[in-house]
Amino acid sequence: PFAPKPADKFTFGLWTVGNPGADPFGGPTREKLEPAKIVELLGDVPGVHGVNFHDNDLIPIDATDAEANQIKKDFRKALKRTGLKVPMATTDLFRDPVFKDGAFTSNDAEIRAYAVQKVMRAMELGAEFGAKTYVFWGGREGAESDATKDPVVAIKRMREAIDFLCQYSIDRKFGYRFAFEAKPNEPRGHIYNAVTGSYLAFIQTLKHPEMCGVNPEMAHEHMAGLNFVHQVAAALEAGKLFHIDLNDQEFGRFDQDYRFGSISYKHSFFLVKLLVDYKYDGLKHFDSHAFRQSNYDDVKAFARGSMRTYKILEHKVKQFNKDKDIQKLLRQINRKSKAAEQLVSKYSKSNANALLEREFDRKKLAERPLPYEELDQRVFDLMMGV
Ligand code: GCO
Ligand code: MN
Ligand code: MN
Ligand code: MN
Repeated sequence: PFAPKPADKFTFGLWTVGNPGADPFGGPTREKLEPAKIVELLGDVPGVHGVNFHDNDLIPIDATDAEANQIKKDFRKALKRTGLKVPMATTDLFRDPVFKDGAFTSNDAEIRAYAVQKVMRAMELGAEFGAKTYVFWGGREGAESDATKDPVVAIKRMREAIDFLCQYSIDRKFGYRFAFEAKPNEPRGHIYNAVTGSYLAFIQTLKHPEMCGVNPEMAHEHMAGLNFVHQVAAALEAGKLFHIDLNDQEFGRFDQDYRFGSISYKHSFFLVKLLVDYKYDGLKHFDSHAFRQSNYDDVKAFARGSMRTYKILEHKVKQFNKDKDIQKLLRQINRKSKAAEQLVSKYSKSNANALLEREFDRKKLAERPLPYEELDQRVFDLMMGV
């Protein structure tokens, strides 16, 4: 009953299911797979919509033209065999030592220009495979010490690069929508535009705000100790939720990239509820890794589990929205008053005067019951299937 379908738009990355399990303290625990092999692995997992990549997940940074062509050929064949799409592409602006001090915000003008060139080429590569969403994650755009870089200048450098690339996308008719992904730290000590809300503000200062939105990631906001659901709500309400990175994370820990729903049951439930209630129909990318202990069979279980969890939560959301007791409690909590609503819904001098005249019984208002304990327990019972 919880079988995913391609129409659910669940996606994975070459770098997520293909992650070989290395961490800062130890090397890989799984063999490195060629891109075509990763596509085949995902093809064995029913219901996947697509696979996303960074330029260098597909084509190594030092590949010759002949090598690049062979990789693309094999990759394209695997896509055809499995029916998987490439809906999103992005740029690796963090792995190579040249980006150790950032890409668009590097203190070296030549490195900044090289970064923009690398994105232009990567946009072309993504477009070759049909990608329409282009993600910007500024993993190295930051500082360990603010002695090293002026943070205001960094914002201006970032804007200059994005304005340039927006216009390039328009000129080349790629049809991309840009999605900015915030993260507070890791790999840098501090990353600029630390949370989704920062990007929502930044977008409004761009030359082409209409083609720019955000790609919020659950783990990133949880690393910062924030409520992810609220960050996504802000993006949704602004019409800027262009993509979403689903995974999980213990609050306050290092970047863990756990399977979606594996830690934060309740936050994950309310996240899915938000996406269902507001009819988000964009891509849902699982930006997570299987445990370091897993072999590639278990990586498939990880991919199946990510989608299954989402579908189960979707089912629970439907139950929540149909549950008579819950809905009754919600009606009770949301007290309506036509007269009061009319007074403040729109400013007019007469409304303002009427509002100033009106008498409110503050004590009585404060006494109206709010059975939030009862409601919250119902959510727990529902989630646990009791
Ligand atoms: C991370 C990030 C990345 C980005 C990816 C897409 O924590 O490393 O989430 O996985 O999502 O680089 O640009
Ligand atoms: Mn991440
Ligand atoms: Mn990560
Ligand atoms: Mn991510």
